This record gives sequence, C-alpha cells and structure tokens, in this order.
Amino acid sequence: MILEEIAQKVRSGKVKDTKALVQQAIDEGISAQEILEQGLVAGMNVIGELFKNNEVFVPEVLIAARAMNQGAQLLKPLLLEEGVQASGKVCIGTVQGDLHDIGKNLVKMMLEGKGLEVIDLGTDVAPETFVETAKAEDCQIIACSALLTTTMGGMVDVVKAAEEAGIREKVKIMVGGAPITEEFCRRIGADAYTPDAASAANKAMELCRANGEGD
Ligand code: B1M
Repeated sequence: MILEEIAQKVRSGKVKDTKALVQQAIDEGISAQEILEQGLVAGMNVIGELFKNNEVFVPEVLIAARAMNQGAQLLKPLLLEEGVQASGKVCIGTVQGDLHDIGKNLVKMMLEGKGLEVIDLGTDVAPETFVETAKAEDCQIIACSALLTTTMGGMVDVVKAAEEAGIREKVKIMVGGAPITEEFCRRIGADAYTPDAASAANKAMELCRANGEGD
C-alpha cells in the first residue's frame, strides 16, 4: 500500500511527500530494493506511459524525476553493503546524444552498493571518452546506458573504439536501458546485457570476480 502511495507521489512530482513516505517505508522495515522498484521506479514508469501518450509533458516528467531522485537518495546508504572493499572499477555513462540519466544513476548507485568504484561520465558521452577513461583508470568494466532507439547505436561505437584502442581483451562492456535487449548486446559484440540496476550490479560483480581469477 505504502509503495503504491510512493509511486503516486513520484508520478505527481511531490518531493516532500515522496521523501516522507520513503522514510516511513524504511522505518516499517520494507527493503530498500522493494521501495526502489515497487515505489519509485513504478511511479516513474507511470509517468513514462503518460509522456508517451502525450498526456503529460517535459516539465511534469522532470518534476517526477526530481521526486524519484530525492527519494532514491534516502535509500542510497541502505543499498551500500557494509564494510565492502572496492573490488573493481567501472566507468559508466549514457551514450552520445542521449541525456537520460535516471536509470544510469540507479545503476551507479547499485554498483557502489556492491563496493565497486564507479567513475560517472555523465550523459552524452562520446565513445572515445568511455575508452580513454577505462584505459587511464584501469577499469575492468565500461557500462553504457541508452534510452533512445536513435542513440543505442552509440554502443556499437564504444565496442569498436575499445577494439581500436587495443583494450577490448581487458575490459568488459555492459549495456542496458529500455530499448536494449540481449539479442542487441550479442549482435554488437558487447559482453553483458542486464534489464535493471540490481541485475547490472550483480553481473558487474560476477565479471570483476572472473577477471580477478584470470590474473
Ligand atoms: Co525521454 N524518452 N526523451 N525524457 N523519457 C523516453 C525514453 C521515451 C521512451 C518516452 C516515450 O516516448 N515513450 C522516448 C524514447 C522513444 C524511443 O527512442 N523509442 C523518449 C523521447 C522520445 C525523448 C525525447 C526525444 C523527447 C523530445 O524531446 N521530443 C528527448 C530526448 C533528449 C535526449 O536524450 N537527447 C527526451 C527527454 C526526456 C527528459 C529530459 C524530459 C527526461 C529525462 C530526464 C533525465 O533523465 N534526467 C525524459 C524521461 C524521464 C523519459 C521517460 C519518461 C522515463 C525514463 C526514466 O528515467 N525511467 C521515458 C519513458 C519510459 O521509459 N517509460 C522517456 C525510469 C528509469 C529508472 O528507467 O532509464 O529505463 P530506465 O532505467 C532502468 C533500466 O532501463 C535499466 O535500469 C533501470 C532500472 O533499474 N538500465 C540499465 C538503464 N541503464 C542501464 C545500464 C545497464 C543496465 C541496466 O548496464 C550498463
């Protein structure tokens, strides 16, 4: 019930109410994961449908996004696993031409929750920036997010740029975002597709462990 209320407050962009309800849900012992997925993300999905049908417009979407982000901030410490040492390094960003960052920020939060060190490149990230950062910072993983069918092709360029820079053997490339599929991931030669932030974090841990064993 409270999760539905959180979704409703996100949908209507009520920052204060969203935060108060998220705190109440935490106090009631509901897991951070459930609050995130069944409350905050569910609310954002409703606004997404309305946006698609031209029933709400950019300002409403941005206000809802702010409510969701503020609510998610309260969950951040709970998503952090206690005492975990950084066990790998990831650079993450939204691909070139794409300004959507809510999902990318959630993935970042979940990766950090697993104790991974995350370099956030932001949005509209050029393929070379992903690759140069991975090289300079010795990242095991490049994580690319895309929300638009018109920008998802940017992931192909990231794979190519990694090959051209000679780091493809050393770095794993993870892809995700609403239009991305397992089939697309395979077709472009990326290493892993995951549908949501939690599974992205689990997969990243798996890839870092496998990489460590290979040393
Ligand atoms: Co945009 N937008 N938008 N938008 N927007 C979509 C994506 C759209 C589906 C809406 C629609 O028409 N139905 C549509 C894309 C259509 C398409 O390409 N097929 C669209 C469009 C068209 C546009 C514009 C072109 C609109 C315009 O100007 N005419 C424009 C493009 C701007 C640009 O990027 N160049 C635009 C602009 C915007 C806003 C600025 C208003 C705002 C973004 C604000 C921001 O991000 N700071 C916005 C928003 C908010 C949306 C919707 C409503 C919500 C996206 C979102 O944040 N969802 C979206 C509709 C929808 O998705 N239903 C829409 C919540 C978030 C938690 O989910 O990002 O999917 P998501 O992340 C998920 C998973 O995908 C996954 O984990 C997260 C959850 O656990 N995930 C990964 C994400 N990245 C991952 C990476 C991984 C693994 C998993 O591994 C690395």
